[in-house]
Amino acid sequence: MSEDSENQRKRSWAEPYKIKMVEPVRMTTTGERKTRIKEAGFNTFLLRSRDVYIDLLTDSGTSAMSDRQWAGMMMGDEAYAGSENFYHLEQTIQKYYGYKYIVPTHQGRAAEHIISQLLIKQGDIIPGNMYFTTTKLHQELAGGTFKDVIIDEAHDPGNLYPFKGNIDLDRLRALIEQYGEKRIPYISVATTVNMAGGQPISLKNLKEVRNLTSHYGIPIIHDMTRVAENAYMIKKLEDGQAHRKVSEIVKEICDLTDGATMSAKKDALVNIGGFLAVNDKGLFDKARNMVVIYEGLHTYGGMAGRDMEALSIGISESVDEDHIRARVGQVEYLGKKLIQSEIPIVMPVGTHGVFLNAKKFLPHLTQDKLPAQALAAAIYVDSGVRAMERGVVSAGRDPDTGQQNYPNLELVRLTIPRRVYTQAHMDVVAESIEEVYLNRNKIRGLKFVYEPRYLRFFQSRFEEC
Ligand code: PM9
Repeated sequence: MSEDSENQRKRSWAEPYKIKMVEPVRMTTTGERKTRIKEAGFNTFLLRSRDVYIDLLTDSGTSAMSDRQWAGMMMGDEAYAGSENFYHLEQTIQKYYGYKYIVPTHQGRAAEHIISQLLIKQGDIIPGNMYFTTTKLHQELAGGTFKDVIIDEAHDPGNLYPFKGNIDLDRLRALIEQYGEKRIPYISVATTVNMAGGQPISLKNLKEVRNLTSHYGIPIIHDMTRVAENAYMIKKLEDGQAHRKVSEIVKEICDLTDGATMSAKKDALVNIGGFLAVNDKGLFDKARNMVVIYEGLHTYGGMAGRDMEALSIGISESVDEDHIRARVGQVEYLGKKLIQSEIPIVMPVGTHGVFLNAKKFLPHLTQDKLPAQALAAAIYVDSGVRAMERGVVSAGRDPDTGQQNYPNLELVRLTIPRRVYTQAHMDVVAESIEEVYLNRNKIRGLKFVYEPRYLRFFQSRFEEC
């Protein structure tokens, strides 16, 4: 071990940036928060951000951009066609991710829409490593059915397996044999797996999935929303990967897949943006044609030139070793604090947030009483910390039967925006969760009073029961 790394082991680490601009946050009273959460129908998505103290709703579009990204914003070429920033973005994606052809979109779900409409036929089956809300909905709207082929460990919040994003190869093979490869347009592989608690897939497993799918001629479409975080976990935990750069691992992950959808609002450090990337020229031509119907011209999709420039710079910053270590390190810091206080969380701690196990936190509430939704509301009332539900409300209904889906994981996500909060904020969050845990028996269940048809977690309203 070198002298430097020996020192690193003994010393505290700090965020690898200085703060150049600040945005004041507002503390409210408990009385105010009780009123606000009632007005919001006990749905943290319906709160106004001015009433939130520490906002851990999502890591999506909430990152702080760097001074370099802001400087890039000034270089926006807002030409309708052929913007310089598009060509820079195209080169950056080719360099860091290796995909050949790029279609910019305004965010991830727009890319999901295009790929689903182009590849999925009525009655198709799309296997994947756990569902994601928008991804699955677009697959269903295109006539497909999502099938979960993630390993069983992913559904068990207490299981310590380090790569809970892995695909169960036997299950995948059985599915292909059952339906036949003609009915499987692609396998959907996410890095990391959001709904499992931000869990990574290993390089070894991805290579095995690649071998299996190549045998059947089935493409892999990669949800690369948090690929740098996944690559960092591979570097940290997978045998023989510690010496590699995160950027090399990112590139290798992408090389093992045929195309990708990206919500650039997460890993890539921008407030808006996304893209579809593919290696097949025929598919690219169709996607490029389709983007002009729903998003905008193929050299901007749904983004301004300045947004594309900020994204190019954000991609290069996302694989910086100091950045990614501190980003995942901050999530780990909060996770460790909660573990020390014996708060039930999803283990191991994920990369983009700490996920509370609401079933264990609130054992007096059965799942039909929406414990995760109720817990997120209670945390807000305690401290103004905004979290979000990732359980039965997010899981929605079976599109064929209309029956409520009851996922094994009933979670509240404390999602950490990138480069926004300090470790002191994390301390405040941990104290609030500890307080809510002490008073957990007082938390009441919730019932729906309004339920929209699509992605209901965003807009549903509830009352106490
Ligand atoms: N994720 C999140 O908070 C945004 C709101 S919840 C729908 O975690 C993955 C893995 C995501 C994701 C968004 C999208 C969609 C695709 N895949 O939000 O449309 O985590 O940019 O991306 C959210 P967009």
